[in-house]
Amino acid sequence: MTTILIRGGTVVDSETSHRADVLIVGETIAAIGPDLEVPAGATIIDAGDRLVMPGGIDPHTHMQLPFMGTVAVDDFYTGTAAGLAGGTTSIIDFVIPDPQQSLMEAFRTWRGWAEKSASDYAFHVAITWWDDSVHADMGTLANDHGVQSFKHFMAYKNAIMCDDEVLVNSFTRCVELGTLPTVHAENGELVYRLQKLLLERGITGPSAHPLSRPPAVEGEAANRAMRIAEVLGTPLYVVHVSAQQAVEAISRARGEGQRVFGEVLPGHLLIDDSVYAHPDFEYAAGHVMSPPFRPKAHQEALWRGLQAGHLHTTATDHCAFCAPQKAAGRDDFTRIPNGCAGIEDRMSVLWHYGVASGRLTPSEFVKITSANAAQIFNMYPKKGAVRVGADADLVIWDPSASRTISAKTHHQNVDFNIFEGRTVTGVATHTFTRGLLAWVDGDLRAVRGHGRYVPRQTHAAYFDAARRLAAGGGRSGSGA
Ligand code: URQ
Ligand code: ZN
Ligand code: ZN
Repeated sequence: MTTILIRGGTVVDSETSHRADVLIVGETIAAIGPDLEVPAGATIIDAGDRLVMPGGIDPHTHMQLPFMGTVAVDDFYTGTAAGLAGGTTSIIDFVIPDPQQSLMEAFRTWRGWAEKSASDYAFHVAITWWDDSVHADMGTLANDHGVQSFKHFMAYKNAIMCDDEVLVNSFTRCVELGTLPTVHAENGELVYRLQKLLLERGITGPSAHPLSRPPAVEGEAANRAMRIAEVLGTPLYVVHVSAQQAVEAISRARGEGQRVFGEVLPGHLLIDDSVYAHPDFEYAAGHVMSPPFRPKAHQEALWRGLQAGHLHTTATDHCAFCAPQKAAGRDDFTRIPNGCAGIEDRMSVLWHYGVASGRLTPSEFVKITSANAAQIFNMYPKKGAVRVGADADLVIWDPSASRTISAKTHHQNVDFNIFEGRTVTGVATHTFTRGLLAWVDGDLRAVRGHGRYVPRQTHAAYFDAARRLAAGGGRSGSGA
């Protein structure tokens, strides 16, 4: 069993930062404190004036997703390996059954794909259709397979889109199970109508993409999902919030005491919709994802949402497609596979534009890149904490080092990078995944198959207590 002593660093977690050594024994953090004794045979890593933080958790990825007639090019090994190069040590990916496909069959398929992962992984399971078997399988997944969250795409009509009936059925089931519903909040009917209108007018290039899904399309769906959640008495998690309207809806709901969580992507914090007007098709199409990058004014609302605690996690929605795949939509923007990469750059981008800019403290950085996702998705403190007994998922972070992001040098298996050319400060020098040192000063030593599935408990106990309280005429207002 390996023993590693990380010496002389400053430990930063979601609550504090303090100078301390960290002792790793095998896969677990064994001791934290100043001037720890060096066990015989231990490997010593001098952290110097760098930080020691919980490894990043990316709660939104799509490795090797079959989508829009093709397959995302990062698989569970290459995608998690690239994440380790950037300081991310766990992902939560998505099982997305085809409509009418058994949830259990899809879950087994994705579990098989994920066995090659280089770091740990969990799954949200998407509800893309409804009948009694879906109701039953949700229970099996929640109670026997550690699935604590279920995803609902309100977009992608004629594919994986949920209508209100499915949302209401599934959210009701989530309350019964004590599981967390999450939503991709765009009104898919409106998107479909606008796509048809644009194509009928001969507007077929990538510049049509944002026109087919304006901010109001997201604001409506986010608000609708929150109202359904409120009436049914379930918490709600809104993925990739990109529009001011959605941030405002979340902060209003939270202000009224509703338990709503929001996720934001670094891309939506920094990149605006001018990218779609670029004359080069590959450049514009390379930025096609949903929700689209917005007019610049939305970015300030997103940053404020993060700083105010109305947005809780950052993710990448890593769903990478190469230029030849994006070219499927050269004559029809609705056929451009939606998705961008990001897992390798999320942490550095957020440190540079968040902490180095003074918007966020280092502890807030840990919250939005790791601890909050661990708590919301019930992996804390096994993940998301520098704590004795926690998994040794750690990153040694050099806050003063910088690097220039490029598809030419990144480890992601894709020929495009939405952060191309940006020089960012804040770099992972060492990344440990359950005690395995997988990234050292630019040397990627990821091990295929090292990653393990992370089962997550439901919140049934909390919900039962809430239900008892409600039944006993306790708290007023919406309750389970
Ligand atoms: O919608 C998603 O989250 C998946 C299909 C990735 N693609 C995207 O454009 N966001
Ligand atoms: Zn989505
Ligand atoms: Zn996604």
